[in-house]
This record gives sequence, structure tokens and C-alpha cells, in this order.
Amino acid sequence: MGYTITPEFVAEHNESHLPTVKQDHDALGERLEKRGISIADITEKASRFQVAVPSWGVGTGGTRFARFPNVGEPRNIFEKMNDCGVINQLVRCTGKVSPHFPWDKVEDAGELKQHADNLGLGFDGVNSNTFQDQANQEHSYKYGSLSHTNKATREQAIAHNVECIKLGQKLGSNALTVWLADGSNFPGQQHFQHSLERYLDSMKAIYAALPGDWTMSIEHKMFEPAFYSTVMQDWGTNILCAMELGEKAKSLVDLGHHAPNVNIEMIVSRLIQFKKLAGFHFNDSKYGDDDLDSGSIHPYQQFLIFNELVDAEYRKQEGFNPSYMLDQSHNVTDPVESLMNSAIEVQRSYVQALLVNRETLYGYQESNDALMASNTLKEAFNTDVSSILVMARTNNGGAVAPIQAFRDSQYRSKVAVERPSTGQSGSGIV
Ligand code: PSV
Ligand code: MN
Repeated sequence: MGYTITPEFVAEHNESHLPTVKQDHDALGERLEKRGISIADITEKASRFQVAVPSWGVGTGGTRFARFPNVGEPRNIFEKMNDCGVINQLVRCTGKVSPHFPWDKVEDAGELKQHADNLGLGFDGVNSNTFQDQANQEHSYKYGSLSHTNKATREQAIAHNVECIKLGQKLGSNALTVWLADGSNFPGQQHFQHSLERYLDSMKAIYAALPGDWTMSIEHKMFEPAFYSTVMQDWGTNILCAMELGEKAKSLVDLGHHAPNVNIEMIVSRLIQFKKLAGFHFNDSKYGDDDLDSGSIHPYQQFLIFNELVDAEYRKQEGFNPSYMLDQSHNVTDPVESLMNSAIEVQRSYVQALLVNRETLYGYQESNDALMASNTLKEAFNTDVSSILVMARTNNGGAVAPIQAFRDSQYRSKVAVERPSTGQSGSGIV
């Protein structure tokens, strides 16, 4: 199974910290009580919070200029699962892994499922890949896949997505995420309407193969690899296609796939209202795409998104059941550390949003008190909820200080011995 961090190591690492953890939690509990908030309730909700990790996230990422591989990088899905097991062992809110095919394709899905079970992990949505050509692939995706002008290429891309569903079924997944790289680099290169028509026809064929209890998550992205236009460019096209396809098709929001300054929390609200929110790929960005760790640049935006999610939960909004996942590229950090840090930052936004006094906020909204409405959100956002996160984690058997525990375990240098470098970028992000 490879080197792993044991529960005994975590318990020992935690020991010296635990009295302070309790003190900090009690002190925050007293302050929250004055605001009419039960810290026990919030801590309990925090301990149930889950965000999945992408299998490709545990590999070092890169840019189109260079990739600087880490030592001890996972070389296959089994080793990726081991790294994901360590992440969850320490943070206890990342119990599911989202696989990407064909990168993670194995001969024996039962063996992989067993490996995940042994690590206490499950599988989140499966991802198809029609943005690269695989060895011996008959039709190239250079000019598109599901929306390609050539019928045979579209059929090949449809067949791959259907295969992903079948593999996902064997792993216990219940969602297919389709991110489409199709688009154009020149004005006039592609007929906007015809390419979307072809895409929809292909998606209808995939939808027909979807098991009854599955969701089809459609992911939009405004640019890259196509730099002039993309076929699935924004949430508008996304929700229209999801509506056209049917109830099981919903829109997935990857934070990095919008233009700078776009009001993402409002998009989230609209998708919730029309029962079309599939879930999230969390990450952050300064300029574009999913380059940076969740909450590292715009923590307030992440909080405002969770404010919408918690509001929907509070109002018991019908059909509201989004799935949460991280999707980010780790170019200069240890991916295990970045994923742990990001999972905690996403969980932090959720907990902060739980502190918003909803009735008070609705009151300010009704009376048009703009300043006090904003301050109500700020009060929650400005509360340091770290001790709630630590308590939720340790109650579930996780580490008080996950990054420090990971470093002290020397996991990376130990697995480096078991995983000699392949010199390839096999597990890097796209
Ligand atoms: C590319 O932008 C991307 O981040 C998409 O969001 C997918 O979800 C992911 O890569 C894996 O294909
Ligand atoms: Mn994504």
C-alpha cells in the first residue's frame, strides 16, 4: 500500500496542542453565545462538511512554459489515492476523490474500489477528457470533440463519455462532469450556432446513457485552450443547455472560469433558484483560470458564495444538493499541502456563512438598510472561526495542525524512495 501516516502519529502530534484548542473553542463559544449562536451546532455542521479532491490535483501542475516536478510524485491512480488518503487523514473533510479518465483508467476497477475502501475514501464525479489526443486515437480533437464538424469525431467523444459513466458506476460514483475544451482561435473559424447545435446533439446521446440516479455536470469556461471563443463559454449557455437536456443535467461553477470581477455569487443564486446548480470547482485566481489555491486571493468572494449556499440551506430550497470539489493547479507548493490548506479555507467560508444572522439580514434588506445589511455579512466574515475548524477536524480524528503534521511525518521524502521519478508529467494538471 506504500508509506502512510498512522492515526497514532496524528494523535501524538495533536497531544500537546489539545488543551489550547479547547480553551480557544470555549472562548469563541462564549462570544458567539452573546450573538445567540450555539458553537456546538456550528461545530457539528462543520464536522459534516465535505469537499472532494481531484485525482489530478495531487500531481505538481505547471504552465505551458514549464513544469517543475516535485519529488515523490504519484505515478498512477493508486499512488494518487494514497496521497488523497493522507490529505483526508489529516483534514477529515475530503472523503471523496474525483477521477479523470483515461488518466485514471485501470484494468480492474474492483481493485481500485477496494484500494479506496481500504483508505476510507469514496469516489466523487467522474471526468471525461476530450481535450487531448490519446495514443492510437482514431480521430484527433485538435479542432474539437463533442462539437466537431466531423460526425465520427463526435461519436468517438460520445463513446468516451459513455465509457466514463460505466467506469464511474463500477467505482460507486453518481455524476459525470463534462468540461469541453472546444472553441475557436479566430473570428469566423467556427459557426457559433452550428457548433452549439452539434454539442447539444452529442450531449443528448450521453444523457441518454446516464443512469437514473446520476447527475450530468456541465462546466463552462470562457477561454483556454481556445482563446477567441469557447462553445460552453458561460453560465448562460450552460443553464440553457442544462434545461434543454433535462432534469439530470445541471451547471457546474468553476470559480476560475469567469472574467475578472464577475459577480459569481449572483450566478450561484440564479442557478439555485432554477434548480440547476450541480456544484463547484473551488480555486482562486488573480488574472484568469484555476491557477491559485482556494481563498488565497478573494476570500470574501468565497464567503459570499457560501452565503448564498447557506441561505438556500436555511430556506430549505427545493432541489438544492450541490457537490463541492477543489480544482486548482499547484505549481510551486507541495500539492498535498495546498489541497489540505484549500479544503480548510473552503470549510472556513462555509462556517463563516453559518454565522450570518439570516433573519436580521432579511430585516435590513426589507427596510433597505444597505449599510447594516453589508455589516451583517462582514460581522460573520470577520469572525475568526479557526478554533471551530480545528475542533471539527480533531473530533473526526484529524490533525490540529495538518501542514505541520504532514511535514513532521516526512511523508514526501519517504514516498520519494518508493516512487522514483518517471521524468514525465503524467500526473500534472492540464
Ligand atoms: C481546465 O480548465 C480544468 O480546470 C477544467 O475545469 C476541468 O474541470 C479540469 O481542468 C480537469 O479537466
Ligand atoms: Mn474545473
